[in-house]
Amino acid sequence: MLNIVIFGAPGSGKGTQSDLLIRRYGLKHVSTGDLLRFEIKAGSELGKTADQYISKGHLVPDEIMIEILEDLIKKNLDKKGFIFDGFPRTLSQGEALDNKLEKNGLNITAVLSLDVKDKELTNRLLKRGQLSGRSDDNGHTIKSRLQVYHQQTEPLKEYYAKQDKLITIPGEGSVDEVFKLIEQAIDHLTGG
Ligand code: B4P
Repeated sequence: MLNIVIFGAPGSGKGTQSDLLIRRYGLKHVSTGDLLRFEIKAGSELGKTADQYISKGHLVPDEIMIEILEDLIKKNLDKKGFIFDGFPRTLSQGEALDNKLEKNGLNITAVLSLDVKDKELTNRLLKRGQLSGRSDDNGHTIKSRLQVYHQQTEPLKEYYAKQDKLITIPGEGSVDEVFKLIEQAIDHLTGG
């Protein structure tokens, strides 16, 4: 199985590149952000809880996210592989992901880290906010999301570098240019 983590700050292009990756490699897309937004729209208990964190630019608690992940892995073991988009976002989520995969005889193949500067991230998210109406794409919340990223999520880079799985992808080119770099990295890994 080809199991890829697509990693990066909010607005770095994780969701955008995941959509292209699924089409190219036929992997199961696990987007915790999409899943939470679906629950918010549906007005479920999980959605109500998640909205309290997301609208402030905070992370949803690890216990909730890890339970969701476990369920998603179990239901999709017949797939060609996973693309984890937006998960893990903390060290404890990273450890949980390794454990859950290991239990099923799997592991992460590589972590593709999209490298984009804060200024560009802010511009992209403000632009998306004008169209999407997402409660977290406004100036104040974006600032908080970037802080949370640097404090809680970025340390995962070292976690994966130590496992020799971190591949840094320059993420400031066009969507197609970034995807080409990702394709090259994956084809190099798979010998394709
Ligand atoms: P996510 O849905 O993961 O959202 P995101 O970080 O904003 O990135 P996204 O993938 O949507 O955007 P992309 O970079 O593709 O999370 C939302 C919230 O849910 C989190 O803040 C958190 O509260 C919660 N959450 C989710 N997972 C969690 C977890 N595991 N634990 C705890 N909480 C969790 O694109 C951004 C914009 O840039 C788009 O408009 C796109 O068109 C544009 N863009 C992309 N690539 C570009 C390029 N190359 N050039 C120009 N523009 C580009």
